[in-house]
Amino acid sequence: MTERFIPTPEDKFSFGLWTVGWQGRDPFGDATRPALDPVESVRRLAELGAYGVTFHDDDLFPFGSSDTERESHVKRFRQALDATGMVTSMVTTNLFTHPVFKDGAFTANDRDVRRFALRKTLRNIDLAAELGARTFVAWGGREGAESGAAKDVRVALDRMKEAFDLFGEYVTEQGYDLRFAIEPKPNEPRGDILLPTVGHALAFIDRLERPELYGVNPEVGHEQMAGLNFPHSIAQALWSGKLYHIDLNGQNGIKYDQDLRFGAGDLRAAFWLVDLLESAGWDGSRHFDFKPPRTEDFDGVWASAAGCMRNYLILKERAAAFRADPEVQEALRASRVDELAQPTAPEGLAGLLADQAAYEDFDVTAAAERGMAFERLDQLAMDHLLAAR
Ligand code: 3MF
Ligand code: MG
Ligand code: MG
Repeated sequence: MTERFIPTPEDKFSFGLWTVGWQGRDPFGDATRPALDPVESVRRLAELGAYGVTFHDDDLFPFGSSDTERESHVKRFRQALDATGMVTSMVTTNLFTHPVFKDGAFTANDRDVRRFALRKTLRNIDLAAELGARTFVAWGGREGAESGAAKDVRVALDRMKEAFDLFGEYVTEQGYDLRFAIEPKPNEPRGDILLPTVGHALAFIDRLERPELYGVNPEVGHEQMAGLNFPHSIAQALWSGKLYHIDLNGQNGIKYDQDLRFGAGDLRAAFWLVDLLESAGWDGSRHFDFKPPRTEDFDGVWASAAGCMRNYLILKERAAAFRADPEVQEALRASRVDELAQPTAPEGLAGLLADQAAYEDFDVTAAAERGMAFERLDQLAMDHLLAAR
């Protein structure tokens, strides 16, 4: 049976170098695994069936590398991509590890730090274009505060806008085919992070000079850390034409950023997410941003990475079975899900106001008594998710 869930490059699975490469350092404990050579990661992920890798500049060459060192790291990486047929599907900038970013990057109070962060990012945009990436992710992990007076949030948003507008100007001037995906997160490592949810990021993008260049990169666990419904956030991003990238992983409720493998944590949310992405015809990467737990050796790391893809494929099969089931289709009709697609007042305001049946003659009591049959529908979903049908 297992052969049904073998990933291939057509599935467009991708992984961050920092995911399988995570050494297990956390606030309470040291590394439990040695460093992993990015070339080895590319090779192993290709063997497992992934099509792409993604990275922060500092994942590929250490912070502060000379131009020559940087070039030699990029060259080895390129050779690994060429040898395996893997692509660089996304590039992002590390603006959070080095102590210089302790108060943020684009919104650090210290102007020198902000200028340095802009230059570090512009240099990395060049690398992204050089490697053929079409998506550039920006996660502002250190853009935030622990206390009220420390950050003037309205002014910080001005500086954030200034940064993104400069990047938009740069890719336009250079003629790069590159779009930006802003990654929201409510907290961690800062007490509170700016642009904490997908909704905040979408509203911010509207205020930028070239909004078409910017979308979002929502992460499963990040929205769930804020207690939000991840598939709903993705649906709104899709509705807005702004889902430019996605970070898949697992999370158990409102607590620290767990970065579990995809499918672990809130399994029902994962099911509805895959159902949504597949029925919406999402053609971007299925990108995993997870951390193989620090209990694992390298065998456990690769098992965890393989598990992310396997769980996606299992859920894809389960969701397709749910949609194809005639009883589900009948239950959807009984719940009047299709009726929501009908415009409410297509005849316009005057027609609505003139329609006695809509108000004066409307039988409120009868309508209030009609059950929605959602429980039967949801149990059918549960049966399919658990392979009980
Ligand atoms: C942190 C994250 C980040 C971003 C990454 C991509 C280190 O919770 O999710 O991973 O995804 O910086 O921009
Ligand atoms: Mg995360
Ligand atoms: Mg992420």
